[in-house]
Amino acid sequence: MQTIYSSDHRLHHGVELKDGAVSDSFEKPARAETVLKQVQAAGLGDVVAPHAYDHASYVGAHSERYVGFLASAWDEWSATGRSCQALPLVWPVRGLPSTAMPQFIDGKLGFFSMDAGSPINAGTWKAVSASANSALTGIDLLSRGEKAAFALCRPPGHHAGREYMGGYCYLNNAAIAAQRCIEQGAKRVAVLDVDFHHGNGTQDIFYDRNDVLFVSIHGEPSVSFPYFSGFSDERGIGEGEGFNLNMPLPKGTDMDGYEPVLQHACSAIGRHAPDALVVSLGVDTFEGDPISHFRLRTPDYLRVGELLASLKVPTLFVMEGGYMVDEIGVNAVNVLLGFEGRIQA
Ligand code: SP5
Ligand code: ZN
Repeated sequence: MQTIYSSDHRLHHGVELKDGAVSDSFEKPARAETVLKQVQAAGLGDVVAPHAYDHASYVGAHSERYVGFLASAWDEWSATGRSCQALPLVWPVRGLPSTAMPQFIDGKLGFFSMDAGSPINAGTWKAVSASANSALTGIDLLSRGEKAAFALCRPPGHHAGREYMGGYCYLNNAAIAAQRCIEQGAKRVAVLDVDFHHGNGTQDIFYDRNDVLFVSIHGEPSVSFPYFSGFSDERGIGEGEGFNLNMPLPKGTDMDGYEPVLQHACSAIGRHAPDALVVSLGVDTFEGDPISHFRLRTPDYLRVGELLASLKVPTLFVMEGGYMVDEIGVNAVNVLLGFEGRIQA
């Protein structure tokens, strides 16, 4: 399968608040470079650059004012004389009365975010839009008849909701791809999220819709980020009721616990009979991941890919999380090799 990759991701390199201090984010440029190297080493297929798309391609999954905020946030921030990264510091939580969008950038940052995990620097928007464009290009490959494609997106996207960033994410690449698929005439699409963290943003975007089924397997939110979504009783609303399926699993889950749940997820996707499948491919389910708590091992990812292939649906893989930089290349590419049936004994 082809991989869509843009070196523009390097323009975004953020900081992160952890353990009471600001330090380099786990979500760093070396991640995408490692995955790209393994794509090439494994001979997965051609690596192509994303096409250009305008902002309208992101609206649908996101609101127009949110896309506008992301595109101009750095300029608004630097116009105040600051050259450090922009981070939100105040949020409209329960009990604060105003729901109006602030006029000043410091207020807008909190208004359009769920946490302080998505810093903005001078190159962030260029990297973010190239990442979304990679997913859009992947959908265009599927509509031209490819059976599968790999959008090597960075930054990731699945925590970004209709109107908010968070969890290292800005534009929701997987949701933008699924939405394009629908706009191009697909009747039904499924998004399967196998990142360790719940795909709260994708859930948010499709929660009231029955054309896009969202299925997520992730660490129990009572003890894992993002804490405030991902519970199994979140099943969709209105027309979307029954088209959102959360499958939380305990910390420490290994392949013995994971595989039957993945099979169950695949059965639900099969019943939806989608025209296309978008896989939010996070490999922070790995036993060595520095911020996550599942225990999948490198060969397990081959099996994950093999199970996804059994659905026999055109499939776009969209890179999400995975932070053990030395291992994420082989783990992500193992899913793709497993999908293609390239499993060595
Ligand atoms: C796309 C994705 O995987 N986003 C994950 C965002 C997680 N943000 C919370 C990180 C908490 C880090 N805790 C560090 C503990 C280190 N021992
Ligand atoms: Zn994750």
